[in-house]
Amino acid sequence: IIESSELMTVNELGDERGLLTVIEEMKTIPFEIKRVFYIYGTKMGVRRGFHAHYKTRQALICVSGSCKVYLDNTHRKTDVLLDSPTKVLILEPNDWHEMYDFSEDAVLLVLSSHLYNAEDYIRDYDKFLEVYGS
Ligand code: T46
Repeated sequence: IIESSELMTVNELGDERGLLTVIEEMKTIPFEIKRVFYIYGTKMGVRRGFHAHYKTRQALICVSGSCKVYLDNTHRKTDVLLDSPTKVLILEPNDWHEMYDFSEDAVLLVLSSHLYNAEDYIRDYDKFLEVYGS
């Protein structure tokens, strides 16, 4: 089964003090959050990621600055711009992803459905096609 990544826009709660955005597991995003990490201080021109997963689902939010995400689920290749803290990109395990074009101030927040496990990564593109291609 090929699941599709999804780009959602979440609500911005604002008042005279500023802005606040909420993300809740099983509500805003379709999985329970086991792990949180963030990518920042990315050097200019750097491209990272280059993998898919076996089980892990993730939500990517660029909470500061901007970056782009290249996605390939063997059926569709797309580029997504994350340039607002209200944009949430849901990545399914079968989404090969590469993050690039990070602005200097970019902080990419990642919410993950699983704890870190190096075995859950598919880092070889041919292996990715073997597992998810049809
Ligand atoms: C993903 C994209 C969006 C850990 O020890 N624990 C962790 O939870 C993570 C995420 C990483 N690491 C170690 C593994 C590497 O030695 O941190 C180092 C950098 O990780 P990696 O090269 O996998 O980083 P990215 O930016 O290529 O990918 C990361 C996530 O690993 C990955 O799951 O989907 O961000």
